[in-house]
Amino acid sequence: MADISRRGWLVGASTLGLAPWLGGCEPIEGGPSRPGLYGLSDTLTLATQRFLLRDQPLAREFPPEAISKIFPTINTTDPDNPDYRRSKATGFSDWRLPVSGLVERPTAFSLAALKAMPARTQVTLHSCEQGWSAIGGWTGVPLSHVLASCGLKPEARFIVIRTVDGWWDSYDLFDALHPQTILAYGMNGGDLPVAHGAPVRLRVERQLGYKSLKYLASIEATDRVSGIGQGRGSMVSQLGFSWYAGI
Ligand SMILES: Nc1nc2c(c(=O)[nH]1)N[C@H]1C(S)=C(S)[C@@H](COP(=O)(O)O)O[C@H]1N2
Ligand SMILES: [Mo]
Repeated sequence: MADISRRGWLVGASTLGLAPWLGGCEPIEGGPSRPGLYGLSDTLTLATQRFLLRDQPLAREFPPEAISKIFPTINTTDPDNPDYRRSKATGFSDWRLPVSGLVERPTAFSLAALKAMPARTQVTLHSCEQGWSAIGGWTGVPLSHVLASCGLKPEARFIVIRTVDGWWDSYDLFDALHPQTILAYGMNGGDLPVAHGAPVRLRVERQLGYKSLKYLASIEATDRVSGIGQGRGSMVSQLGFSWYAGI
């Protein structure tokens, strides 16, 4: 049984370009580098979680009554980037989110364009590595829909997301195309507040809070992240946090 499901899993994984990560004998090429023992445990955590989660891929969702009365805000809560300030003053009417890289049709989406796409609302538990958690309701368009509408090329393996306050991160296609990975413009039934990342933030529900970037500035599809930053896949992994932050 283990054999069959493992084979099924590997077929699925190779479709998403993950096989080199899971096969165990091939070097990780093009992916974030994970040097030393720490890197090995990171890779094993990724592979183990993906295996354990194969039959229950969705993060738990809660009823609206479970939404926390207070959802903390942390780190950047009002970016001082001048372009952001100007855009905020217009109610983000001039805001654009460029999607570029390995896509057939690079597109810059307005907030109205994202809101016109199919929406998903999910009430989920957010866990911050700094020791707190809270339940929030998020509304937005699945990232998979946005990428599909731009024509994601088959060579794409990572989605790199940059923000207005200098945070950036990357996601493999397993997470980027996951149904609960959304570009959220709404929180708890209203517009996404500035302190929580307006006009649009990412929600990646099966990873720690730091992977859910706020204040999105651009999205790029790539086949590797080794040429970006120090090649470790994210700003926080350059600081020593793990790139894969599965919970
Ligand atoms: N651009 C950006 N994204 C970010 C952060 C940030 O400071 N800037 N903080 C991260 C961390 S560590 C957490 S826990 C959540 C916090 O989101 P919140 O302020 O809405 O609670 O956003 C994440 N995304
Ligand atoms: Mo966090």
